[in-house]
Amino acid sequence: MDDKIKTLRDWIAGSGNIVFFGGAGVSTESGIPDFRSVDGLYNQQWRYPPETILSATFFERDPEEYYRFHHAKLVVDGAKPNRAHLRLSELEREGKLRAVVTQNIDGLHQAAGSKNVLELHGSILRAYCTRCRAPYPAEKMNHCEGVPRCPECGGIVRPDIVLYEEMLDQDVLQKAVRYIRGAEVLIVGGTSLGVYPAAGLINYYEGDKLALVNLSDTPYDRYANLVIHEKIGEVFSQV
Ligand code: CNA
Repeated sequence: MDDKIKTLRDWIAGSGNIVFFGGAGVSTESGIPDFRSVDGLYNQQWRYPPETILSATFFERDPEEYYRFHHAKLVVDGAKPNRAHLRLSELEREGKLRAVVTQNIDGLHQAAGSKNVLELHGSILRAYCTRCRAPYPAEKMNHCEGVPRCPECGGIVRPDIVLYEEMLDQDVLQKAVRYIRGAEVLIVGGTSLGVYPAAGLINYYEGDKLALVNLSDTPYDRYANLVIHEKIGEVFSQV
C-alpha cells in the first residue's frame, strides 16, 4: 500500500473525531459528472457555463433552459453510492466520523446511510414552489417535461438547492464551521476548492491532520498535511 494511504489509514484508525468535507469529485465514480474535470460539465457542449445556468438570475429569466440543463445533467438516474460514500457512512456508524459536509446536491451520502450530512448547497431531492412555497415532490420535478408548476397556485417549482448569487443557509454553514473547527482529522476530498464561500470552510480547521484527496491540484495543497492525488473511491476502499 502507498505510504500516504497508509498514513491516512493510521489517522482514521486512531481518531474518533473525523470530519469529511467533499464536493462533486466524490460522486464522479457514481457516474455523476463534476464541473471541472476533463469530462466535467465545463468541458461539454452547452450554450452557457454551468455556473451561469445554475444562477438565480438565469433561473428567473429562463426557467425552460434551466430545466433543460437540470433534467439532462443534474438528474442522473440509477446513480448509486460508491466506495467513498459507503466507507464514510461506515465510519459514522463506527462512531469515528462526526459529520459529512458536502457541496453536492445529489443525496448520495444519505443513500449510503450517512445520517449527519450538512448539505451546503441543498439537494435536488427536495423541491418547492417559488410563489407559495408549498413543497413539491422532487421525483416529479426531476422527471417532468419542461418547467414544473405548482398544482396549488401555478407558480414555478424550483429545486431546494443554493443557486449561484444566493446565500448559503446560515444554520448549515455555522454547523459546518463548528464541526470543521473541532475536528481532529479533516479529510477534504473530490473538490477543486474553487467555489466560495464553501471552499473557505477549510480555513476553520485548527488541527494538524488535514488530508486532501483529489485527482487534481487544489489551491490548498500546500496547507495540507497529506495530499493524495488519486481517485477518492479507490482511496476510501483502502482506509
Ligand atoms: P468541481 O469544481 O467540479 O471539482 C471537482 C474536483 O474533484 C476536481 O478538482 C477533480 O479533479 C476532482 N475529482 C473528480 N473525480 C474525482 C475522483 N474520482 N476522486 C478524487 N477527485 C476527483 O466541484 P466542487 O464540488 O469543488 O465545486 C463545487 C460545485 C460543484 C458545488 O456547487 C456542487 O454543487 C457542484 N456539483 C455537484 C455535483 C453533485 O452533486 N454530484 C455535480 C456537479 C457539480
